[in-house]
Amino acid sequence: MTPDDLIARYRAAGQGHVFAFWADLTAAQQASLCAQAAEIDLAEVAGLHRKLILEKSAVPANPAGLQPAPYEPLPARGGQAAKWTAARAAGESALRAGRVAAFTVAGGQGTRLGYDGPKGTFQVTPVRGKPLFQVFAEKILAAGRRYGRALPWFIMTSHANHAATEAFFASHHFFGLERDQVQFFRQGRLPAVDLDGRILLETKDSLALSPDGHGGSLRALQRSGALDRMQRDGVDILSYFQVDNPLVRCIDAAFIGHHVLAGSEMSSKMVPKAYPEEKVGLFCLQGDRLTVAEYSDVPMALQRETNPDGSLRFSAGSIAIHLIDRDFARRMAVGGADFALPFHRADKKIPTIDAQGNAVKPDQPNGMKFELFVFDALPFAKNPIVIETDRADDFSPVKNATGVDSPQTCRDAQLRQFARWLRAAGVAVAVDDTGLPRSTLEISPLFGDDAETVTASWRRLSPPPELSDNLYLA
Ligand code: UD2
Repeated sequence: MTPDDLIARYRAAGQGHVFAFWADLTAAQQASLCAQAAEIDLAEVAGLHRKLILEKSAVPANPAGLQPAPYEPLPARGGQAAKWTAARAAGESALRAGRVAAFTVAGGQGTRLGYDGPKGTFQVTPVRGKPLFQVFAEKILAAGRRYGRALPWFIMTSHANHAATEAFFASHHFFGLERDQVQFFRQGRLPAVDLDGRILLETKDSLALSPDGHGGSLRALQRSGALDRMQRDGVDILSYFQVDNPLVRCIDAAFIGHHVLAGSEMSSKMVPKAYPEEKVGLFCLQGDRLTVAEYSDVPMALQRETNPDGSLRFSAGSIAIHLIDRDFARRMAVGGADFALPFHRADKKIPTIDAQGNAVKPDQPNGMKFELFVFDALPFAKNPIVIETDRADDFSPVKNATGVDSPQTCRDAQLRQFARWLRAAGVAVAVDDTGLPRSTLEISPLFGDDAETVTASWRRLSPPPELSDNLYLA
């Protein structure tokens, strides 16, 4: 499209001010503004304005109509052991058939952690200080060896961290994975708008753009050709996880098997909420549809309701681990009226420029940003299921610099897990009454990534190593 066509299109949509400083710009600045402007779906922006500003329609629709969602409990908590055994066998056979790809959403900015760099490069393990990306890479490599099929790994980045993420993998030789096993792609961006729905400029030659949320991953999978590649290679299950959680069992045979046996298009893991105020999404039923309601959208009184036995009525916390069917991802990506993720609106102070082109740093929210959430796809999925998982074996994210969900709590959760696995192998690791080992240790996923595989590897060691401080098993 020529610049003239683009400008005409913006004018017709009532967004002509985007080009207000066109005559002041150099040719390079004009080209860069055009490239950004061409990225935007103006009809979508107009729709957002209509829905979220004029009609004020919000998600979720009606918190009062929410019911707790059913889930498959772990065998240790009342689930059927035979069902879990069958699920694991089905999952292993899907993995041996090469049907599974790993998928990490890594487009977030890590602002709360105060870390400057792609979050996946943050060092988390207790002895070696491995970055998050390396922990996932080794788990994926281990699964590939176990099931005899290398797993593709898709990583969604943002415009801000794409180049740094790729360079990081290249400089670490892809942590032992084949180069073409890993595919990076950028998520999309959406423009911030003012309260009248006008697109905000950040400078004379750039729009105020921000990432479109982890829900943008479904469109990005389609746009990048990742879904086509999966189809070509016979891969139909995406194992979705967040970049901030090194404990995640990112390739989990039992989870995969439950998904396959249920004919589910999108499956999820839950943990019982630790306390009513815990900041995780809640699996709920709205009518007969499975949804995740964000904690901030559910009245606290509802979150505190208990069952007769004292347990929380709404206990199923979402830890953002899903399995997504390839064709379902495509259906959601292509969208259309019947398969559209809702946009979430956040009012923000957005640095912009005034009519003269001078920088403005607002001290009150002057506009809004929009985001898509991946779990909003759940109500559109056929046969979606939720299974329980053990928090200690699947979830300890690094989100804040200190306090809850910090590098310290995550390090301790890893240490407890390593100690548990070694103790299950019969090794006398001394621990305190919270299960924290008295000395620092680390187990590479290539040595083992659960009690069973750690036990098998430990038994092969002869003689077994001393339990010295900083023991590293690889
Ligand atoms: C998310 C969930 C919360 C709970 C928690 C578990 C939402 C709104 N809430 O909270 O319910 O499950 O995770 O840890 O999701 N990301 C992108 N692109 C974006 C935005 C985020 O790739 O535009 C990635 C980000 O890199 C990270 C993940 O999505 O891997 C989660 O993002 P977050 O830190 O914003 O989510 P959080 O902690 O608010």
